[in-house]
Amino acid sequence: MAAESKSWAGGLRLWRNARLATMAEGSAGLGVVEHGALAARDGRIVYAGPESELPSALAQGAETVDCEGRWITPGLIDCHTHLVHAGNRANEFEMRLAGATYEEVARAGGGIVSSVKSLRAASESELVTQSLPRLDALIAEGVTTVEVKSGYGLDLENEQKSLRAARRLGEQRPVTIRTTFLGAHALPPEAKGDKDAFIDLVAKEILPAVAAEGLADAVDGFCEGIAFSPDQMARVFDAAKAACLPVKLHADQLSNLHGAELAARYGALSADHLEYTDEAGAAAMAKAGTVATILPGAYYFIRETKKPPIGLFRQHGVKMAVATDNNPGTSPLTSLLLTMNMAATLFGLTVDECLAGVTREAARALGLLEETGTLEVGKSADLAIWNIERPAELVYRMGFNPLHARIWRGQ
Ligand code: DI6
Ligand code: FE
Repeated sequence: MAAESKSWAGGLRLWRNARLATMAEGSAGLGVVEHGALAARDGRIVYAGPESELPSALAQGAETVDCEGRWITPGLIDCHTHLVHAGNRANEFEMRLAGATYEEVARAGGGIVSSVKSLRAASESELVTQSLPRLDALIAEGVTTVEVKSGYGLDLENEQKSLRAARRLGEQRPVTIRTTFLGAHALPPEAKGDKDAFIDLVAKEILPAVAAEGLADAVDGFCEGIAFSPDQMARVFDAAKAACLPVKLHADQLSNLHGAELAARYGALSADHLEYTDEAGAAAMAKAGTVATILPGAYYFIRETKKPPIGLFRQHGVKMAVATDNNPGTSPLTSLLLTMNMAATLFGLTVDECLAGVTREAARALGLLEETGTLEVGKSADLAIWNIERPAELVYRMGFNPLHARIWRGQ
């Protein structure tokens, strides 16, 4: 009896005297509950609502935390990163600041290919070791789920190594890792300029092998003049479909190749970047339920001037996620809080849109909305508890971290 009640109590945790931003779909704004409480049993939310309506069965015997009026939001979700990479490209940044063009940087051995070289030279363990500080920076700001792409390996062995390293990150830290296969990211040197042959290799050999090993939760690609065409990407997406993997796309970042429409045509979870997307693209995404993932870090870092069409997304009812795009070339950013500030300042997202973008909509962009992203009964108890007076502070500050505590799966 004692043992039984102990295990029951051990599995039941209660956070009381809190203000909740539940982010629940359909609730007004942030789904705020003043004087709220949240209970979790065995890592799942069993109550989130007014403390006055908390069932007494949940109040008794629970391990209780008095939040002293602090705010609780869903744990934050970074739904687009290239977090697993080796080395960095600060040297290219310096060259560009000194006036070098991208072409000169590339001729000096820079660009994505230089990250490919570094990654291929690193062991799986070295990749984990180099990536952990970046993951820890995200976690320190209340992040509980992170998407991690491959795409700096560009052959079977090194794509597998990247994805295995990503999975290992999730074993070494209390965080959910979702992996994405980004084989069609850039052309490796050994492809000698033959994009079609490389796409064949990705679609017919690398992707099926990665999928068979269960290394990827989704498939992504870079659809751009400097990368791959919509037709080439469609071949990769067909292979993804055959492997029963959902797709997403780096679309319309530097030009409008109608990547947003391609993504929508394949029922993509998300289309990402989207600076050059037009109204037809926004309409197609709305119809397909494809999330627009906004990446202000890359926009800022490459000093892009064309902004994504936020007004069109709103008008057509496209859901918007916000993510860091952490990568060594165009967004060496490991703060989702700063990313929200950029989304607001650079693109004019509202506080509500920013917060939804790193919680509910980021979960949707990963196909995880049933599991996390809002404070609702049945979901994983992934929480961030903040020392703030109002949620706008999470978007307003730059370079300040008000996290009080972070809970992943109830712990
Ligand atoms: N778009 C980007 O901004 C990054 N990849 C992509 O598809 C760039 C990655 C890099 O330069 O290393
Ligand atoms: Fe990216």
